[in-house]
Amino acid sequence: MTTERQWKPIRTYQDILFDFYEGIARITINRPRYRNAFTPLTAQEISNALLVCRETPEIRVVVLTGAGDKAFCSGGDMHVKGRGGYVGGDGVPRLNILDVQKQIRSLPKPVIAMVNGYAIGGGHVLHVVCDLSIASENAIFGQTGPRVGSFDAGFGSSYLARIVGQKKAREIWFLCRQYSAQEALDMGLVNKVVPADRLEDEVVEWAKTMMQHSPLALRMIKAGLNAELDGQAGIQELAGDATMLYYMTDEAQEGGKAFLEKRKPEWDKFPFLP
Ligand code: S0N
Repeated sequence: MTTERQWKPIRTYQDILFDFYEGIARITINRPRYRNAFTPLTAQEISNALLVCRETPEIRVVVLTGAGDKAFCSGGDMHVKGRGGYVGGDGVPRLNILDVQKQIRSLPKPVIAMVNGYAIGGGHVLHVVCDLSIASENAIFGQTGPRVGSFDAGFGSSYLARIVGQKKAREIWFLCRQYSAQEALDMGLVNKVVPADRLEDEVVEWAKTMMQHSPLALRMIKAGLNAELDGQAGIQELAGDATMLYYMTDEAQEGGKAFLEKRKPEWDKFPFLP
C-alpha cells in the first residue's frame, strides 16, 4: 500500500494540481475525464508551475504525473484541436506544450515522470523529455500522430530515437502501436516498473536518493547530457552554468571589484591549475 503523505498545495490552478512534500514538487495534470489530455491552458499552467519549481530553492526534485489511475496524459485535447494548433479560451491556436518540453529539459533540477497509466501522443512525449520515468505495471505507452493527424518531429522523435534507437523510434511512430510497461522497460524507455500501489513510494524514494547528492553536480550532469544532443542551445545552457560557477569564484569577483575601485585586477593571486 502507498504511504500516506501530507502533500501541501503550492498554488491553485484550473487544470493542474501543484503540491509539495519534503523537497519534492508534484505537478499533476488534473483532467481525468479526458485521460488527462492537455489544452493550451493546461500547458500554460504546467509552464507556470515549472517556473515556480525553478525559482524555489526548497524544491529539489520535480514529479510530473496525471490524476486518477488510468492515464498519465493522453496528449493534446482533440476537442480543441484547430487549424494551426490547440485553441484556448482566447480563440488563438497554440502548440505551447512545446515550450513545456523545453522547460522540462532545461530545468536545472531532476524531473521524474510518474507514469500511472496511458502515456499517449503528446503525453508520451512529456514522459520522454523527463529525466527519469518510473511507471506502474498498468502503464501503456505509444505515439498516435500518423493515425490521428498530428506528429512531433522534435524531441518527440529525435530524443526518443536517442533513447530507444532509430529503428525502434520509427516503429513507434510509423505503426502507432501501444506498448506495455514491461516492453517500455525492455527498450530502455522507462527506468523502472512497479505495482501501481508502489508507484508513489518508488518515485519518492528515487527523489530522496537524488536529494542526498550534490544539487550542482546533478545540474551540471543534466546540462552536459542535454548539451551533447541540443547543439548551440545545449552549449548555451551548459555555458550559462559554467558562468554561474565562475561568478562564485574570488577570481571573477576581483574583475568587478577592480573596475569599481579604478585599479588593475590582480589576477596573479589566483591559482592557474594545469
Ligand atoms: C488514451 C486512450 C488510449 C485511453 O483509452 P480508454 O481508456 O479506452 O478511454 P477512452 O474511452 O478512449 O477515453 C475516455 C474519454 O477521454 C477522452 N479522451 C481521451 N483522450 C483524449 C484526447 N487526447 N483528447 C480529448 N479527449 C480525449 C475520450 O474521448 C473519452 O471521452 P468520452 O467519454 O466523452 O468518449 C484513448 O482515449 C486514446 O487513444 N486517446 C487519444 C490519444 C491520442 O491520440 N492523443 C494524441 C493527441 N495528439 C497529440 O498529442 C498531438 C501531438 C502534440 O501534442 C504536439 C506535437 C508536436 C507539436 C505540438 C504538439 C501540441 O499538441 O502542442
